[in-house]
Amino acid sequence: MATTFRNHIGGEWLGPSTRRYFENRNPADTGDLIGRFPDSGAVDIDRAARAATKAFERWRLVPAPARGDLLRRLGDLLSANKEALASGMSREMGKVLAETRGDVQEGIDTAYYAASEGRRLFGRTVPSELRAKWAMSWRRPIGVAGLVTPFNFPLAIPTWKMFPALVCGNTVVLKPSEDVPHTAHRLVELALEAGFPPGVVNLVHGRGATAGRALVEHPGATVISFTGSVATGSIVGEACGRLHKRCSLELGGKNAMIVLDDADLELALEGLVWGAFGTTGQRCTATSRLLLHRRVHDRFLARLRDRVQRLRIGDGRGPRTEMGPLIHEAARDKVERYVAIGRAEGAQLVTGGRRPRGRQWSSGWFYEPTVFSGVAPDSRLATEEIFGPVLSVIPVGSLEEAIRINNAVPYGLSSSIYTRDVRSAFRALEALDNGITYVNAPTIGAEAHLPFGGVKHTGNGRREGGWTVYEFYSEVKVGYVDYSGALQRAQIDNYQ
Ligand code: UN1
Repeated sequence: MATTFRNHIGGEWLGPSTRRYFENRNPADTGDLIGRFPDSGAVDIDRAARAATKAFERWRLVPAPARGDLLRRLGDLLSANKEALASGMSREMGKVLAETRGDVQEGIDTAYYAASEGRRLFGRTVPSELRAKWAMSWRRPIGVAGLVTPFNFPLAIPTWKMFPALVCGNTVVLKPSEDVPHTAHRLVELALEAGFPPGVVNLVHGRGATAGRALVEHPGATVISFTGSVATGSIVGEACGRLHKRCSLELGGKNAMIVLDDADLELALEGLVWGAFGTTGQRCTATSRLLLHRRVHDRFLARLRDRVQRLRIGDGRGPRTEMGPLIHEAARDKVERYVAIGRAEGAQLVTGGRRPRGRQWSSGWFYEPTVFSGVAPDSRLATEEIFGPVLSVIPVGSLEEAIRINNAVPYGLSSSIYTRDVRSAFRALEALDNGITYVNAPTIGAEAHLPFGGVKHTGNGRREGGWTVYEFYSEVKVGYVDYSGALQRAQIDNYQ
């Protein structure tokens, strides 16, 4: 009998008002049922938003360093439970253990960063233009943060949003992806163990179109952070605009790696395989285009094919597995659709392009790592986000051509260049239209203490992580104190 899980609202574990549940299954073995989770509706979201609003009255008064102390404790608990969390996450989401350990570590890093931020949250004191008058600014919390998170980083992404929101003094309603509810459940259990008061951290499971939508539209959730597809991001952004909510959108990518003819090709190959096929290509930072210099094209492609054909596919918990399954059937269907589109567009299939054959793969959503060459830069294969293990190789004749092709897609999350020439490296850093550019490293691997996000359709100009996210989760308040004892009129009395 699988466990039935509940929502966490106002300090209580509650079943959904709908009385409906959905099943959570292991994508590497769909016979493995992890649990049943609430298929919640607007009533549950309303309860959670009200509980969070009530808890906000007190939580906002807790000194920020004390809020930070709870986050440090939560970081310690994540650390103590790292191995169990990682293995549960591999079972639930499919990616390999090395990656799920990294996912937990990103949460730990974020917890410790947020804990120390509780002792900064800097405001500014600046000179007033008038005598005997002080002018200063400081940060205030906003209210209830509604967080809607995706499946690919089941722990890291919820923590990126939740921890900065909490240390700034907001309370939280988390609606995690329905594909990874168990990791979110564990995160909230550990937050309670760390000592967060009732109502400060609320968890409502459910689907995007019902629970997610209700949270985004709830008037009590005054700040919304969403990571997911561009299509859903437009709906979220539109609703937030209409309702005057502060909103952060982290959306898709079509990230390119440029390999120039002077690159260390061994290094580039290792980086490419990790960037394109890590997380089975299900990262918004995944390398999905290779802009390969013609002078090294054929040599590099041959090595790439050999390396990719040796990638070991399997259950993410297997000690030798290098690539797990896709998250669900619809994700694999989408990959298959794009492989068909690629063939129809005339791209050449180098390797992959089918499901692996064999009994060990028959009960999961596996797909072979796939490489297409001779891909037209403006084809659908090369410009639309697939979110799976499909790499498009595009030949280029120069760095300038690579920059043009990189910049010609509607996305702008990350990019990468492999070169030994410092001039090419800096030219790329300057000219590539992305939020993040890596030199001699793949398009993935962002660190928790730097701003994360992209340009164009990848987002709405906000950044997660680093120091910038604390600005998103707080309002700037300005105070003037005049101790001159006289009416002093700014802009007037001092400029007569
Ligand atoms: C994502 O791709 O959805 O940079 C997030 C990375 C990770 C975060 C990625 N630290 O790949």
